[in-house]
Amino acid sequence: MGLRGSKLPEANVILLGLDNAGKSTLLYRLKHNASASTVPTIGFNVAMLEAKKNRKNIAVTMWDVGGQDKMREHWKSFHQDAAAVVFVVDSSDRARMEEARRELEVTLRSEQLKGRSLILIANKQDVNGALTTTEIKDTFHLRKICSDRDWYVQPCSATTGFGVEEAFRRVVQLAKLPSESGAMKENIKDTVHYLKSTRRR
Ligand SMILES: Nc1nc2c(ncn2[C@@H]2O[C@H](COP(=O)(O)OP(=O)(O)OP(=O)(O)O)[C@@H](O)[C@H]2O)c(=O)[nH]1
Ligand SMILES: [Mg+2]
Repeated sequence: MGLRGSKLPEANVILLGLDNAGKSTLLYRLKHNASASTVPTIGFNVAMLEAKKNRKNIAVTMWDVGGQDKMREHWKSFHQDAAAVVFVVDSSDRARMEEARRELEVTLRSEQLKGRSLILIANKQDVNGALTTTEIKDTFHLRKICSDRDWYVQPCSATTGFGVEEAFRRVVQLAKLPSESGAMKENIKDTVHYLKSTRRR
């Protein structure tokens, strides 16, 4: 995964959430700063964006995976190498909050996502009666289920653009670049071990 051919440090970010949450609308807004008319995603969409992290340019690859029931079994194929998880919630759909909470909980149990930050997008804030970020935090028991990772809840409307730039800034801020992640440290340890053993020969 990643921005092939780019020399910039890369971060893969996955956009997950129930069908109709607004993931593809958000991705289109991020890429084109415009509203889109979407169809349910079968498979995934991908967009590459540039950002600055610690005063360096980085390439952020955003993977928007379909959220329909039959698509969710494929979410785990995207866990590997994820620098952060963005979970999009339709804050106006109270009837499906429990379903969304369950899917988030299952996702966060993934070994491959251990320690990865969660940015929960409380989307559709333009709809009357949408749950507030505080209500979302409580409904999802975020303090409890995110005790071992950084997390942030961002109010947002992918259709109007409200909160979208800030959401992206948070994602970049909280994303773990490969050089910062445990996996990379393990690789380095393996390499050192290998080099030491070849010197002994
Ligand atoms: N009012 C409002 N509608 C939104 C917002 N974001 C998305 N929508 C609408 O919600 C519907 C679903 O949006 P999508 O972006 O296709 O949802 P998705 O999460 O990609 O859905 P799947 O691809 O099935 O997983 C569309 O009709 C969007 O126009 C928002 O912030 N406010
Ligand atoms: Mg979609």
